[in-house]
Formats: sequence, C-alpha cells, structure tokens
Amino acid sequence: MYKPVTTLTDFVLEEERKSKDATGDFTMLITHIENAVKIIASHVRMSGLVDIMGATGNKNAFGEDVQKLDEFANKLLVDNLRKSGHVYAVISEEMEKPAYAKEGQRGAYIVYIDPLDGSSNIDTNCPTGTIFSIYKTDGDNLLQKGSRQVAAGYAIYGSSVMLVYSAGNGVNGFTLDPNIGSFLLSHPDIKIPQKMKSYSINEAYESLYDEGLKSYLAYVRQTGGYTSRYVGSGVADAHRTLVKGGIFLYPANKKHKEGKLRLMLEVNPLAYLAEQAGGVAVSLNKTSPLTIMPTKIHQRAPFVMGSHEEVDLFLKYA
Ligand code: AHM
Ligand code: MG
Repeated sequence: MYKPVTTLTDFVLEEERKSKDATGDFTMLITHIENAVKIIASHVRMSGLVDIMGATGNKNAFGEDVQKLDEFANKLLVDNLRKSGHVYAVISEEMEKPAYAKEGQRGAYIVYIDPLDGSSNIDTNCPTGTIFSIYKTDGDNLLQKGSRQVAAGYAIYGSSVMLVYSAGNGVNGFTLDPNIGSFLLSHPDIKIPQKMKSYSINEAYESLYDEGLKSYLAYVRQTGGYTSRYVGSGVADAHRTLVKGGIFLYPANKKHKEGKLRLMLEVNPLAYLAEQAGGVAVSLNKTSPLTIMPTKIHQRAPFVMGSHEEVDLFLKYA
C-alpha cells in the first residue's frame, strides 16, 4: 500500500524554504554530508569482510591498499566538503590543523567533524558514528561558542544506519532504507523522555572521580530502580540517551583533567541536540557547554547530557 515518506532532502529543503534568506546552499551542504555518510556506512558494514582495519599501507585480500576506517572516513568527508563550494574550512578530530577550501571554492559555512567516533569499537561490531557541527563563517575566526551552531547532528552505524539532525527547530531522525539508498524520516521531533532511571558513565575510572561524583554514583547504585548502560562509543551512548532518556556523563577525572571529549567536535553538537530535544547538557561550572568561548579547535571539556530530572539529580551532588 502506498504511504507517503519524507526523505532527508525533502525535509531539509522544506526547512530551508521557511527561512527568508535561503539560497539552497545549506541543503546542498547537508546533502554532501549525507552522501559521505552513506559511503562510510557501507564500509563500516563491510569491515568484518575485508582487512580494512589493518594499519595504513596494508594490503587487503585483493592486494589493494587499505586504510584504517577512521582515516578513510576523514579523507572522504574532508575532501568532499572542501570541494563542495559550501564551506570555508573543515575541522576534523583526525587532523591537527583546519582544512581550508581553496580560493574560488570557499563557501559560507565552517564544519567541524568527528569522522568515526568510537572507532575502537569497530572490531567488536559495536555502533560507531559520524558527528558534525555547522557554523556560519565569521571572518577568519574558526572559534565560536556552541550556541552559534546553525545545525548539528550525527550518523549512527548501528543495527540500522540513522542520521539524527537539528537546525534549531527540534531534532529529527532519519533511517537509511538500504533498498532505495535514502534516509527516510523515521523519528520525527525526538524529545528526551524526562523520566528514565538509567545512567551511563565509565565506572572503571571511579577512583579518579571527584568526591561529588563518587557520592552521586553511590546514590544511584543504592537507591534502586536504576540501570547502567555504557557502550564507550559517544554517539551510541548519546543516541540512547536522546531516544530513551537517562543521563550520559563523560566528566573530568584525575587523568583527563579537562575531560576527554572535544568541545567543538563532540560536546557542542551533542549538547545542541540534547537541548533541542528538550533535555539538558552541562559542562564546566555546571552550565551549558554551548556558552563556553573556545580557545582552541581541539579543546576538551567535561560533558553531561540527558533528561532534566536525572541531570538535576547529578547537579545536586556535583
Ligand atoms: P576517541 O576520540 O579516541 O574515539 O574517543 C572518544 C570516545 C567516545 O566515543 C566515547 O564516549 C569515549 O571515547 C569513551 O572513552 P572511555 O573509553 O575512556 O570510556
Ligand atoms: Mg570521537
């Protein structure tokens, strides 16, 4: 039976039409990300079959050079975005320095990407993802507060491939239909459930956490009714929190004094999505990471996101 579907392109075009200075550039930019994500997804799916996880320079079974999947994802995204004509610069977790578009190909956007988040999970078939965060150019300045993101999202390579995205009007999730090769709107207007007694943190670092966090953990373990979930792949832990609720924490610890996750590449896009989905995100000084003025592109920051009730409870102890 015929049922109308909304593709990601339909959706982004429709959103862009509502803006009075729409040029179509933004839709094209998202389309470039979408196309790269589909290629990365197909490689992730095949990663158990070919020796794609070997070190760079290795040969696979066909005698071809293979790259680590995170390097492959990085090159694909950076090259495609730089050549798209829509970006001024791409900043990637995999590269120390920004990649600027050539003169004559420069566009209006700055894109931050984590090409393959959680890539250490690939060889055990756990979900990985691609995170993106988009800003408008501001002269030569690449550093802007997260509150100035014009859009952010991620692709998750899990039991199905999804692209979850917000351009400031809520969060929508699209699932890749492998039969037609299109992302279809499957999770409209995602809202973080406000009641969910689930916490997600690397508990093995407990001895490195501060006293407030230790007492919070003691409370959630003793109070009953809580469940613990931790994949160790940021996109997967954030995605579960967005869809099911609860709290995801990657706090600072004695070893990672600034936290581990990168402010511009991981924390801000995930915080933006959490807030757009009616949840909450906190970082330094118990305030939203989106208010932090970054000083370097690879800056790290503590990160907590989730349902209001759960984050409020954590803040009582923090
Ligand atoms: P990476 O940038 O080295 O891939 O690290 C980021 C990942 C996140 O996906 C995840 O949330 C976190 O590291 C897990 O770290 P840990 O193993 O310390 O719990
Ligand atoms: Mg990462």
